[in-house]
Amino acid sequence: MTEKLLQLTLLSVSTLFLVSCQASEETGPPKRPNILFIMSDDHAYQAISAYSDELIKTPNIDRLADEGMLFTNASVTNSICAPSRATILTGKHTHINGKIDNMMPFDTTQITFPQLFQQAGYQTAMYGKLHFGNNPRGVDDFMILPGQGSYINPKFITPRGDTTITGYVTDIITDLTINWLDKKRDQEKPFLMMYLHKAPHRAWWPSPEKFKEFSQKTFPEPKTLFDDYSGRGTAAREAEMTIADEMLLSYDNKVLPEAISELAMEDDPRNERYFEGSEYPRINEAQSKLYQPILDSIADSFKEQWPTMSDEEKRSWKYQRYMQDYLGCISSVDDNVGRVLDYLDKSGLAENTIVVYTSDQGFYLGEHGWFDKRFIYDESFKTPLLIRWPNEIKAGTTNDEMVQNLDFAQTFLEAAQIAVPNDMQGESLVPLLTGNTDSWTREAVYYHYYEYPGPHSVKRHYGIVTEEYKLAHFYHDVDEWELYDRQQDPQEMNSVYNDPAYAQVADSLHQELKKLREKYKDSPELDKKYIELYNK
Ligand code: SGN
Ligand code: CA
Repeated sequence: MTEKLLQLTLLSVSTLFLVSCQASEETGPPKRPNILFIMSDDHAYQAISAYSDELIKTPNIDRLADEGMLFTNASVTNSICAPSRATILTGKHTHINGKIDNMMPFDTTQITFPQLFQQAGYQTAMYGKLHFGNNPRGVDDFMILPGQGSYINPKFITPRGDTTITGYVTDIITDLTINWLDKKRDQEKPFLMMYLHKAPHRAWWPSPEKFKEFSQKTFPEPKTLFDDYSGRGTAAREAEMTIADEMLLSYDNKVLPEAISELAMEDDPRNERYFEGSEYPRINEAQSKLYQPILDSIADSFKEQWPTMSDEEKRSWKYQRYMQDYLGCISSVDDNVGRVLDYLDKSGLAENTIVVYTSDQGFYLGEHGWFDKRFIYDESFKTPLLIRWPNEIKAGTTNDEMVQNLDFAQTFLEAAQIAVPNDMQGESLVPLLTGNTDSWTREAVYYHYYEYPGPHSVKRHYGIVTEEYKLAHFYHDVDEWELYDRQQDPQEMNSVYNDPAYAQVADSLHQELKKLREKYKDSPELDKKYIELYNK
């Protein structure tokens, strides 16, 4: 059967399904569930108290774990923004959907799961950050940020043209979402809502209130903040994402450039972005009254402490400023998730709505001395995943299976009783959610990162991750393998690839990796093709 014909067949199957479901909706249950998909951008699981409360309390996001399921081993297939979104929307690995990095265009003739929801009679909408290069397909209404978007007084792209809204982005995206749920949707139909935060993406601008509150706090340092990368390969050593050297004092840490010049320090030329294209010039007069006193006090503390600090103390100082802003952003996300959950409760929608909270990938919060993502190492490979589905998921459950963003499309389609196109590459999580775990047999997941040469200089690599081990191949301008024993060395400080004690493990992982690459239709030829395309 040709692919087109197959798609048509699947669509007619889903239409039949729709007709029967609608009929049953009229005569009573079972009703198709609503889906509220909440995704933030760069939200590390380390900054959700359901996972660990060392850094921050997130009582609202935690509600989803208390009333639903917390996944402790959820991961992405390619730890970078637009590719993660493409995988979520298509249910396919990067090398199949073609969106290998943030720059490569997405082939819009591909089916994305919201289109299938729309065809099956769902009301669909998307508000917030898509960062995908294209407008969304299959949504009845959308308001998305252009590209990375802005934290302060953000501009939105809408089907009715562009518009700028005064205020703080996380609050605004939430207002838009609640407004659609409350006033704009057709109450007779089930809905799919994609509620997508920009926060806590770099350069981590909190709202004025959170800026004030969090700039007073001190956070514990991760054990690996001073990693010297001696236990690992070239890729870790050459990546440009260290707090020490790559995090910029004024652009990232919000030290006013005047304070830097007062110390007669050479300002990093990259800091020019602080003014051009950054949040600072977006702040209006009323907002400036709130931001300026905090910016001044950061500048004062910088001028007082910086000149006498050792390199280690400087790194610690930057880490604290980073966490104050990053976690200030998270705190707003949590408050706003709370507003939406409260709305679901008040409106009576909560009972028949699946609520998902996730991020487009994880993030380094100082682990290995880093910020940013991209690597197969845990902090960026793993992503938060919490799902609440009343009457289906047993409240307060934890699930340790290796699930991925690749699985979301199939999960949502199955939950909504919509036929799943058979070229999707994930697996529905519905059996895990409903406790029918016998059919779940996955023991390893596949990962492939491409954006090199590029921002932060993380080399291309692919790999296999099992519960016990992680084997990765870094290629392109290197040819290096790394192997981590996830149980003995959870912080991934020492690759044991060349340790004779692990020779057998490495051997069997090589074979499993080869099988996984075959299963998902990845290959050395495709690696080469994507390097050539990238160079064009
Ligand atoms: C920007 C950031 C990078 C970040 C990429 C990708 N630099 O380029 O730090 O890795 O986005 O992020 S910034 O100076 O513009 O903030 S992603 O989430 O879109 O993939
Ligand atoms: Ca991201």
